[in-house]
Amino acid sequence: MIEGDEVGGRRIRGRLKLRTLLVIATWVIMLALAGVAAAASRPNVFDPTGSAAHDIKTLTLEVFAILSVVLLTVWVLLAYVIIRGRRRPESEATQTAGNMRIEIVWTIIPAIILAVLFFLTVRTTEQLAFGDPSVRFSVVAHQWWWEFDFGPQGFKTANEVYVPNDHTLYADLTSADVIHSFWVPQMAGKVQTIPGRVNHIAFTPLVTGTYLGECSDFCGMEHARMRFLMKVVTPAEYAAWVQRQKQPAATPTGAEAVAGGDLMPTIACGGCHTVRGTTMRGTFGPDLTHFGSRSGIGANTLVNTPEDLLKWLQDPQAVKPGCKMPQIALPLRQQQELVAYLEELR
Ligand code: HEC
Ligand SMILES: [Cu+2]
Repeated sequence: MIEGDEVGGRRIRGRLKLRTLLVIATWVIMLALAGVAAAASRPNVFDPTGSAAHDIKTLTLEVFAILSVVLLTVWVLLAYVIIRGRRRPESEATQTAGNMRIEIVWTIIPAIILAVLFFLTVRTTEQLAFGDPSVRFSVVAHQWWWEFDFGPQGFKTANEVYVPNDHTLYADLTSADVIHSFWVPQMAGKVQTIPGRVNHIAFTPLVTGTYLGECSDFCGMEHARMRFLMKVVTPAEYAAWVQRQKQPAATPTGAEAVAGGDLMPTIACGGCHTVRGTTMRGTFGPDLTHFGSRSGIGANTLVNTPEDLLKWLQDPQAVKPGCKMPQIALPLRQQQELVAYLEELR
């Protein structure tokens, strides 16, 4: 009998050790993976260039630091208890029933910790409150592209927006169809765009550069190809951009472009697209008045080059399956003329 127990005990102890090792290994692997994922993600929320993202990162690190101390303390106490209170051959553990002092301590300490976390969170929420904006525009999310509406200045653009550095911007966010979510990871948190409702976001870009924005709520099959560029520029460059965008479409000059400009209003395009200064006034698709000045095609699915634009016009469904622009069959000659025209719309 006694023999058997001991053998069993040894076997259990062996298994326990293996299990402990597995648990520790899992922790280490998970932490390493989380670290790699955080460092490798592009755009990286830990590399903020906007006021809101900066404040949120600060809060994240503060909370992480406090909770790490809690976790380490618990681990140390746990290790102490496990070692101190391990089974010994001929001793029985002390039996305790209720201890007022300990109970008060372990109520007060967590209360203090939660109060600190609460204070830090409220402070950050306060910082995120909307100040006086110097730039204001509306964002309308569509399946699967972004519209930027500068109503008071009288223009709309798509999939690319310029904003001045060091100036607070304020955007009204809504959707034309389903729920999307507006997110420029390096600038601010996510805000949902909801049909029939206007949400808001405000932040101050702190570093010039081009930042990737995306939709962060699954919104249908081309959800992942619904990206926009936020170009943070100097206030002077911003003013120049606004000035250019306010102009109606350029008059084409090259022979091919002139032919494309004559052709486009006579086929289906104008039913869905606006080119300000022409008869094309559709609003279902992106405004193309200054399409030639933009970096991407199809919500930045392709880079805006004549070759890729030809590919897009020949078959948008091949480039972005399911997107709301149909394939329109045209002779190659006419497709090339449209490309020449659209690229001149700077
Ligand atoms: C039925 C409506 C419809 C018609 C007709 C249509 N388009 Fe589109 N077009 C769209 C939609 C919607 C998009 C956005 C697709 C996306 O990115 O998901 C788009 C995108 C584009 C883009 C890319 C814009 C950008 O900023 O990414 C170009 C260029 C374009 N269309 C040109 C044309 C031309 C030229 C024609 C005529 C031959 C045409 N479209 C006909 C709906 C239409
Ligand atoms: Cu979306």
